[in-house]
Parts: sequence; C-alpha cells; structure tokens
Amino acid sequence: MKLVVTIPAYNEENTIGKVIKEIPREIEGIEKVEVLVINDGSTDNTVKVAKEAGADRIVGFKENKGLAPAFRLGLETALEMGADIIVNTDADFQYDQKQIPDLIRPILDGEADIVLGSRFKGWIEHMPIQKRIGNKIATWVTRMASGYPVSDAQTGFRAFTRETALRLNIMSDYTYVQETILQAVNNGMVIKEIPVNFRKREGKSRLISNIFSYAKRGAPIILRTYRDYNPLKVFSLIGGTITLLGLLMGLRVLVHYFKTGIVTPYLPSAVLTVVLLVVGLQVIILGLIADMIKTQKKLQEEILYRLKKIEFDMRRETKNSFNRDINP
Ligand SMILES: Nc1nc2c(ncn2[C@@H]2O[C@H](COP(=O)(O)OP(=O)(O)O)[C@@H](O)[C@H]2O)c(=O)[nH]1
Ligand SMILES: [Mg+2]
Repeated sequence: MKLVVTIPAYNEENTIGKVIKEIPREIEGIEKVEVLVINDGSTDNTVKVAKEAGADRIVGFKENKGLAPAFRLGLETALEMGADIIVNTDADFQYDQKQIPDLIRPILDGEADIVLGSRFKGWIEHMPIQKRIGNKIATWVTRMASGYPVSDAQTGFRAFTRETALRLNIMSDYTYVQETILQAVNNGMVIKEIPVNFRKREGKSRLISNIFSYAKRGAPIILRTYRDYNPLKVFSLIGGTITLLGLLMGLRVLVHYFKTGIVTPYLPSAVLTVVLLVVGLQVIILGLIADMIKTQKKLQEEILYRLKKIEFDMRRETKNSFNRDINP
C-alpha cells in the first residue's frame, strides 16, 4: 500500500515546511508515504521551502489557476505515482498531520471510499465567526443537495481510495470541496467522517477574502452539480410551478367565461395563461432532454473511468509522467 499526501499551496512559504515535516512517514499498514506539493503559481518561496522540508515531488502551474485545478492535478499526479490511498491536506498548518493514520484507518479497514476530517466534530482552536456561519450554511446546502449527513463539507483534510480518485471528475475552477461530496454520493461511494483538530490560521486565508464572494462563487458549483444529477426533478419543479401559475390564472378566466359567456374583460389574463402554460411545458420538456443527457453523461463517466484506469495503471508501471514537475 502506498500513500501519497497531496498539498495544494499558494504562497505558503511560512507554513508549508512545518506541514511537510509533521507528516508521519511510517504508518501501520502502509509501505510507503510520499508527499506531493501542488504549487499554484506561488510568487514567494513556497517551492524552495517545500523541497527543503522533504517534499518528494512538486508539480504545479506557472500562474495561479485556483484550488480546484490544483486539486485535480494533485489527484492525477498521485495516481500516476502509484498511490493506493491519497490524503489531501492544506499547506497552512491548520490540520494536524499526526492524524493522518486516523484519517486513512476506515479505508485500510475497508469501511470507506472517502474519509472526511470533520472539524465541527473535532476541536477548533479558532475560526472567525463569519467563516463559521459560512461553513455551516455551505454544509447545510451540501447536505440537502447530496443527501449525505455531512457535518463539515468544507474540510480540506480528506482521504480517498485510488478507485475514488479515478472516478472523481472535478469540473469547477474554484473549489472542489462540495463537488467531490456530491459526485461521491451519486456514484455510490461510501463516505465516513472522523473528528479532527483545527488550529488557528497563521496569516490570511488565501481562498476566502470574504464570505459573500465565497458564497457567490461556491453556490453555483453546488447548484450546478445538483442539477446535473437531478435534471428532471429540477426542471419539473420550475416548469411545474410555472404551469401551475398558468392553470390558476386560466381558472379565473374560465370561471368568468362560464358565468358570463365572455372572455374580453379578462383578455390580458387569458394571454398570460397561454404564455405561462407554454413556457412551463417547455421547461418540463427541457427537463426530459436534460434527463437523456444525464444518461449520456453516466456512460461517458464510465468510459472516462475505464480510460483513466488503463492510463494511470500504465503510468504507474512505466513511471511515465505528465511532466508538470517544478524544480526549485
Ligand atoms: N492551488 C491553490 N491553492 C490555494 C489557493 N488558495 C488557497 N489555496 C490553498 O488551499 C488551502 C486552503 O486555503 P486557505 O487559504 O487556508 O483557505 P481556508 O482555510 O478555507 O481559509 C491552503 O493549502 C492554500 O494554500 C489557490 O488559489 N490555488
Ligand atoms: Mg485554511
């Protein structure tokens, strides 16, 4: 069993060294632990510090591309490095790397495909109130959208099996945290949470400047992922509501017509009824089409999974790489 610990980092020269040094290199049930840093176009000494602290491999982008692309590159590179288990952690020294053995335990015991380190079930040294509220809201939305009773959807401390990493397709370019949970649930993967410790952040968050901009960028990702997995439900609800409004409106016109035999005073209502009914039915039809696309998407995901499996198993054996490596 090989474990690869991935650390996405953006200007984290002050903390990344400590994070790497804290990662246990000997874990029961694991033959080899390797550390992979994904440098997202840092403009400070992140790469140099990471190398000196003992990172086994550093990959990344020349420019800042965002956390989700960095996470995706991390998964791919870890697969290529032959990881059987992948742990993702943050570069800011907030998570306690000594808990990695606990985090991967459910995977080693064959009880989970994904393990999430939940801070709300564990210990939090300090989290600004704004962020705490934002986290709670985003977690609630993720819980509603996924059906999984997650307690901390924003956690960056996670473990994945190789199979899971092959099946995840991260589409967003901002944050991967909720999308992975929704995809995992919809692919029938087993998620477990364990309580973890969370230290106070040294320095400012690189990801979240304020909670509103996070919500503005994060909410569409959750909604889009939900829509993609439940198109018929989403479109029927919207189309159904519009149709219902049309029917109610039409009822008024009809009642008047049956009473008096004329429609003329209610002509605007009659026109609106027709418009609402036409639009509502169209939205429902769109839902039917989207549902067919969903079937296609499932097939495509299965094809992609099988291709990735062949590709990454081959890369693992031939040590053939994408060559996204960065040398300080
Ligand atoms: N690749 C990449 N990583 C980022 C970016 N912004 C933040 N990170 C990393 O993502 C992790 C979490 O970021 P952090 O700023 O601590 O966010 P917070 O804990 O949610 O406030 C850290 O390891 C950061 O270095 C980014 O633009 N690109
Ligand atoms: Mg952090």
